[in-house]
Amino acid sequence: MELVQDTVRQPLVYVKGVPLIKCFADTLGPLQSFQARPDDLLISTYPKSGTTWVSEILDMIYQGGDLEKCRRDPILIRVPFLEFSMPGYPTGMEVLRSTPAPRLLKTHLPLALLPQSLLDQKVKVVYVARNAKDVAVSYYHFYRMAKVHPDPGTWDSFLEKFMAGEVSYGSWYQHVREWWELSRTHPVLYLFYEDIQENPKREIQKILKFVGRSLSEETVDQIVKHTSFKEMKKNPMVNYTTMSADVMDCSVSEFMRKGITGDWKTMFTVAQNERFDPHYAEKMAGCDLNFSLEL
Ligand code: PPS
Repeated sequence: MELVQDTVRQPLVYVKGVPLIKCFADTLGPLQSFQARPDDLLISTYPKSGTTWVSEILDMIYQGGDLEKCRRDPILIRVPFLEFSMPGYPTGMEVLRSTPAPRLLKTHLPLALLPQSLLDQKVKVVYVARNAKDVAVSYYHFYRMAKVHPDPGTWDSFLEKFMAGEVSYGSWYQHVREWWELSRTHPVLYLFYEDIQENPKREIQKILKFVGRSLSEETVDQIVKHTSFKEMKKNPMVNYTTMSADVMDCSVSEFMRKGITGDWKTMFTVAQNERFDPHYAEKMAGCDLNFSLEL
């Protein structure tokens, strides 16, 4: 219990200029010696962008659509989260020791903190990006329920911190831009949360092609169904209800909260929107990434 107390609502720790929750920052030293395998597949995202969704899709693909096999463990065990560390749970590095190849890996790290071996081994990356406004809203609610984060304060003050990159993992703008840049020189499949929502079957087909696998149309349809928000919300292997309420309190806000595009409209005031839009335009200037803000 004492250990849990040590991680609750602690200030962020800066590593190479990137703010991180304390327990994750502590893993970065050992993580630098991580040895990637060429057949690893890395799922990379800025937080709250559809990581769990794409992790479940990929595990289903790797298990040939076998639902029972995908129920073998919570997603944190099936898809080791590289920088994960929390009292009472195995770290990402510990989980990796018993993960058979070919491995699916998860990270939210910006490139400055990514273990070099992943780049050297040319590990394939599925990157998922989500529009900044919905990410900010989702992240605010996640800060409220996941007590390993500092107190989020009011929505207004959280939004200011998000815009300034003073939230765990730093700047959304830099993250989506630098992984986009990386896709020019490294095997990155760059996906958008909104596209998966619009046409999950099409996006799953893209993933299949990228990972060099094929499945019957019937199995793909089954994956679409099993990874719908409705199904994932009630699945304890992905909805994080298996975590202790000391670290993730689903009674404050569920992990599978709304799962929609455009929820930002219920949170942003007119004044916040008017402040956000020019700031966004400035931060994304010269970048050809386009996000859907509604479907
Ligand atoms: S984390 O903590 O960074 O790994 O979170 P992450 O999984 O990236 O993002 C959580 C948000 O994704 C939504 N989600 C989904 N939306 C649509 N369909 C499916 N199947 C799905 N699974 C997860 C989840 O509800 C969070 O978004 P919000 O807006 O908070 O509901």
